[in-house]
Amino acid sequence: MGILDKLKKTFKKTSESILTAIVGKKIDEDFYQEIEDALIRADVGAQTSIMLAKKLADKKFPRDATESEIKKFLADEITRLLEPYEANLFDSIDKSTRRNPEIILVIGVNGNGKTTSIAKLANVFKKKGHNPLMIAGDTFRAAAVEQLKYWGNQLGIAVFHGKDQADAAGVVYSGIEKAKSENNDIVLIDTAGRMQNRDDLIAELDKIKRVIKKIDGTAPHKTILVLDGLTGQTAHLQVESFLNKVGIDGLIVTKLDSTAKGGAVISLTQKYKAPIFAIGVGEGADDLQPFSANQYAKAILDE
Ligand SMILES: Nc1nc2c(ncn2[C@@H]2O[C@H](COP(=O)(O)OP(=O)(O)O)[C@@H](O)[C@H]2O)c(=O)[nH]1
Ligand SMILES: [Mg+2]
Repeated sequence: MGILDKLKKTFKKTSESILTAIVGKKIDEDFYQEIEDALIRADVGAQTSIMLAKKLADKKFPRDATESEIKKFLADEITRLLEPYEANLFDSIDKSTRRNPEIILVIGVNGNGKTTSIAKLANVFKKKGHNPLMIAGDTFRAAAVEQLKYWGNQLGIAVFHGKDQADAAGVVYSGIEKAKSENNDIVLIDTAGRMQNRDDLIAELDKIKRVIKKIDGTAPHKTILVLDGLTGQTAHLQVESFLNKVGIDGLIVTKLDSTAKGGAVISLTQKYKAPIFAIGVGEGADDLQPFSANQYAKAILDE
């Protein structure tokens, strides 16, 4: 199965939901309103949905236009909206220009898929010939360290962790030192996502960033916020909070395989101008896709 077909399967619930407004429908005044509603239901975002429906109306399709013409028009428009936010993380770490090591900090609320996404990313990098190290910086729960160790074993990827309840920043510092001495060219840092209150979490992330900078003033080279695609408006609030308080370079949106709201990527990029590094399309090690504006647009419309 090609990548597009896989993505179409991933976004089946979303495309089915959007297509109820298109397939077998007469092109009359209600048509555009129904498309707008369907896009909003798919989490495309109100403003963008209204704009897309208007563009479609302005195009003045003849009454006998086919559904594939409509789908193609929308897919092209959505592609144009998303293209500025394609961020090629998988190939960006070129061996010739690589840092020593490339330091990637992964943050986000618990349950969003941070640890799983780190394992998936490390897996991609390993397959591309890199030698990644995963650092268990979520020292809040023993289970988080165990989860990363499990993935390390499964995938044959090195994991650095500290003692139980160790100071996260200390673990990160030692982990990066170890990566340097063992020639790991990419370091992926897992972090905790739940603290007694948000200030604690931000303070811990600040401290982690400070120790990273002690080793390499240009790092972290990428700070990735992991969002759960199922959480709709909550995901938006999380971007606002982390964007302002910690700073992020881009997003990974997970769990797009189990939702009819696969339009989330559109609303998030349009609102926060945040690049998409990758999308999570399942629980397995290979279920992380680079983000392609065109393929995503085609997939959510089954075009
Ligand atoms: N269906 C699906 N499940 C995912 C995806 N990414 C993560 N998960 C699941 O979400 C749950 C939480 O993930 P985890 O990595 O532990 O989140 P963390 O607390 O942010 O580290 C786990 O059960 C994962 O298997 C995804 O892309 N699709
Ligand atoms: Mg975790």
